[in-house]
Amino acid sequence: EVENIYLNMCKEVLEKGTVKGDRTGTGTISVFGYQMKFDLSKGFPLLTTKRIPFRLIASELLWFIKGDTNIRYLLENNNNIWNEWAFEKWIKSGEYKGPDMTNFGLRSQEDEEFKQLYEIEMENFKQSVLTDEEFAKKFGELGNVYGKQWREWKTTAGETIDQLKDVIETIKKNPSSRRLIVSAWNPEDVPSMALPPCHTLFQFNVADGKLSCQLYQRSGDLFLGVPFNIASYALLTHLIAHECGLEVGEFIHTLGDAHIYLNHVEQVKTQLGREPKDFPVLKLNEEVKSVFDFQMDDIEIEGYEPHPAIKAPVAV
Ligand code: DHF
Ligand code: TMP
Repeated sequence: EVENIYLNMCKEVLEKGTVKGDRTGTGTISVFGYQMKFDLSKGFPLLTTKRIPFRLIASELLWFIKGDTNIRYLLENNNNIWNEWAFEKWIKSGEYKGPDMTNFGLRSQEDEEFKQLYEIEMENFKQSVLTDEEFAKKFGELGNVYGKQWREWKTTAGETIDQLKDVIETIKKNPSSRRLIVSAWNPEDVPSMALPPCHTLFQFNVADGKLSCQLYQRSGDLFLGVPFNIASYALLTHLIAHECGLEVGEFIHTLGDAHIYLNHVEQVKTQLGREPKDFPVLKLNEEVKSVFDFQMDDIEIEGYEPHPAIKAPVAV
């Protein structure tokens, strides 16, 4: 089973990793440097040893492709995966007047009473972003994150570069190019981002009529983020191959700091005890030609019959 590539990585990190403190105060077991290769012609790499909400992955990717960096679009699509990082900017702003939310991520895991307060504040925050345009502009914004760098990288000359559009054009015109790169890592912008990009840089390669993609991810939360990242880049590769009239080749996932949070270890062990099933198949609406025109309804997954979801707290 192809999924063993992922499960083996988790096993190796648990067995050979180093215990390492981290920014969030949670603690991790970590290995530096790991590579997985997924043959995309063998099915769509959406993990089956726990249920992964594909809808959230697709709407996040369409949000990047739009060049959007405001969580409003995600909320409109019932996608809550970026809320904590926008919320953090909100509570640190001078305009937030509610109860003290310092260190809300860790505190809501330890203190039931605080958790209730936090959930109320988060709900208010979401409602404000959804209903109040001015508020959303100011506090729904994550900064110059992925969408901005992919579509509107600012140059010193005051112009912008559409890296995604350019790379697609080059794949069509000059498929043998070895310069098919999109970088989200913009050193000048890193300080202003809610979270410096984890998926930092990706490169395409065309050979034998097949499009492959390699991602360099500087930091990978193996239990929560990485399963999303695998499916997201697999989907992006499919969308671009679709537009360029190519078959899909491999998705190569290269990780820098590959870690399991200490409060995810039990969940990972549960997952490792499960038997992988067949990967599902991705169906794209044939009518849509351009990567930039895809909507949620144009993207579907077929034959996905995973094991049940496994819950885990996200480290903020
Ligand atoms: N921070 C950390 N510490 N880990 C991350 O994986 C992460 N990912 C981010 C932003 N910051 C992060 C963006 N991507 C979830 C998955 C991906 C993601 C953020 C969150 C997540 O919580 N997934 C849950 C289900 C969430 C839901 O159903 O709403 C899961 O069980 O997969
Ligand atoms: P860091 O900025 O201190 O590395 O923390 C970012 C955390 O988020 C880290 O655990 C990796 C995780 N992450 C992913 O694994 N995938 C993602 O797509 C994102 C945005 C974050």
